[in-house]
Amino acid sequence: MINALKVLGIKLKSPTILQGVIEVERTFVYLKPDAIYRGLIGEIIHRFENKGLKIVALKMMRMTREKAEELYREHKGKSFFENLMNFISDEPVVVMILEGPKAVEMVRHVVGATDPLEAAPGSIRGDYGASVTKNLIHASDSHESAEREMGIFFEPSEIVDYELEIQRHLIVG
Ligand code: RTP
Ligand code: MG
Repeated sequence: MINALKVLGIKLKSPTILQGVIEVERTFVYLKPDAIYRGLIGEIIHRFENKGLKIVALKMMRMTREKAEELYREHKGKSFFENLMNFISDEPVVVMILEGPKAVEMVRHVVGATDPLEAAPGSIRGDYGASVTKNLIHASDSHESAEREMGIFFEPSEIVDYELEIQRHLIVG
């Protein structure tokens, strides 16, 4: 099992003890400068909370060019790379780690397609995104990316483990 995965035992109200477990994973998300400048931080975070995802790390910071290049290293050399670097470097962002069942896939679904014109209504980019560059948010696209990206922005000591009451209701079946 990869590091991003964790197994939690869920206790129901006494005397019932649920014998099963849910498997959860962690993913990295950051809100881009357009989300900050447009006052959409609360709106976006609210959507993740409504979906049952647990916030286990959260902070506001100014994105350095160095961290931006590290985050998007797979895109270095592409036509949009410099434009993307200029958009986010030295700008305010909110970085976070979300946890839940199938969190990587679930968060990408809530975020929507890269181009807001193609993103489904009801997704964050579908509802608020303005352009491919100003698409409000980034979310890890795989477990491997999530692991790597969390490490760029967070120390292990910044991740807070706690029990989210509603997660017992997220068990499938
Ligand atoms: P992200 O990494 O930010 O979550 O977005 P994504 O996976 O949906 O898209 P990706 O292909 O990884 O692209 C990273 C970001 O680069 C900008 N981009 N601009 N053709 C373009 O002008 C273009 N293509 C990509 C977007 O801001 C995209 O989110
Ligand atoms: Mg990407």
